[in-house]
Amino acid sequence: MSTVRATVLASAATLALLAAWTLTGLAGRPARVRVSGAWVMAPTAARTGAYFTITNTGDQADELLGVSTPDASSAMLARHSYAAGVGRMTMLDGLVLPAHTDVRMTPYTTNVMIQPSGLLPVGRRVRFTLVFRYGGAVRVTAVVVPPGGGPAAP
Ligand SMILES: [Cu+2]
Repeated sequence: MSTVRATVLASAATLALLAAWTLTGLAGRPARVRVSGAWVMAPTAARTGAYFTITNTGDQADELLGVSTPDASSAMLARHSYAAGVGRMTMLDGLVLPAHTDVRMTPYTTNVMIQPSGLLPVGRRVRFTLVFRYGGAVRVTAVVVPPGGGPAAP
């Protein structure tokens, strides 16, 4: 008798734990993005690149939908590719961020092309807002580095 009662109590406790587990979202953590390593290449032309490392620690994919900055007249997601010494730039509508993945932008892969509205000397800080489909808006400050001063090609 006491054994049966203990089992019933244990089941109730298990159900309560399961409910709490589901309610707190541990059953599958939603996309959660973190932005780090933000830098801007000091401009040598009308447009230059901004680079971010985006970490999705969630259990589902997210997507970077757009980037804005008060320090540039435009900011567009782009993919740069090189073949036989010829560079090509393609504009992107979004950048998918798989679950549990770091996406590191570089001059040789995906980046954000900006058209600065004023001078961007080395050391200047540039404010950005990155908007994610699930992660919402994330603000980050990037620092301007000398041309060629960013991370090396992969
Ligand atoms: Cu470009």
